Amino acid sequence: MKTTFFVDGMSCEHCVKHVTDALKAVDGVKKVKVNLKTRKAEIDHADGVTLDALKAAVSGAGFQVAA
Ligand SMILES: [Cu+2]
Repeated sequence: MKTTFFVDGMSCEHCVKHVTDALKAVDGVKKVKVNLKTRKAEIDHADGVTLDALKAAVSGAGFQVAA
């Protein structure tokens, strides 16, 4: 399964790494691609992973999923 959303609050590659690592730490997440310029996060994950879990990981790292 693939989920894509936009992340607000990233200003540099460190932010990208924080968000990437937080998403990778979610159980069932296989692959994460976060782009600083477009703010786009692409997550490849198992069927059981919910959008809420992904959003919680992002906010837990100190960033927001764009509405
Ligand atoms: Cu940063």
